[in-house]
Amino acid sequence: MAEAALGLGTNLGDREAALAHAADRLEQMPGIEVTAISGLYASAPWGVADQPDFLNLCLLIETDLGPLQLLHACKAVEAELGRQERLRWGPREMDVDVLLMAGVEMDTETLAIPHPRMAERRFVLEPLAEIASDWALEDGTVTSKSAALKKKAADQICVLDGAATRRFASLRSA
Ligand code: GSY
Repeated sequence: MAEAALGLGTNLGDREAALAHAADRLEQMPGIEVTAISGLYASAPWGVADQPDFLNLCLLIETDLGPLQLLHACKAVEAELGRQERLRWGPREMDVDVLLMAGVEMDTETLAIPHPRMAERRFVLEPLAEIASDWALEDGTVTSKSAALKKKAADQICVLDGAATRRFASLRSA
C-alpha cells in the first residue's frame, strides 16, 4: 500500500453534495482506503476569473493502485459526477487531481506527480496542510510552502468554510 494525496474541487451545482459523493465513491473503489479528509475551503477561481467560486478539499488515501490506475480511478469519479469537457481552466462539476504519491516522481504527458501547479495554489496547500503537514514538497514541507504562499498570494482568496464542511459531513454515506 502507498500513501497518496488527492485534491478535489467543484464550482457547479450542489458543491457539498458532489464532494460528499466523490469522497464516498473513492472510498468504495477497490484498492483505495481514505484515511484523512480536510475541511472544505471556499476559494476564488484560479485561471479563468469569470466563473463561480469553488469548494475544495484534500484527501489522504492508502492505495494498492499504481499512479496511472489511480489517475483512471479519479477520472472515473469525475465522470460519475457528470464532469463535462469545457474550457481548460473553466467551471467544472468535479475535479479530482492526484497531488502526491509516496515514493513517486514522474512527469509524462498523461500524469505528473507531484502535481506541477500545486505549490502555486492556496486552495490545494491549505487543505492539504491540515492532513499532510510534514509531507516534503520542493525545498520544504506542505506546511512551510502553504505558509509562504499565504503571504505571497494574499489576494488568492481561500477560506475554511465551517458550514460547508459540516454539511459535507452530514451528506457522507454512513
Ligand atoms: O485545477 C482544479 C480546478 N480548478 C480550481 C479549483 O479547484 N479551485 C479554484 N479555486 N480554482 C480553480 N481553477 C481550476 S481550473
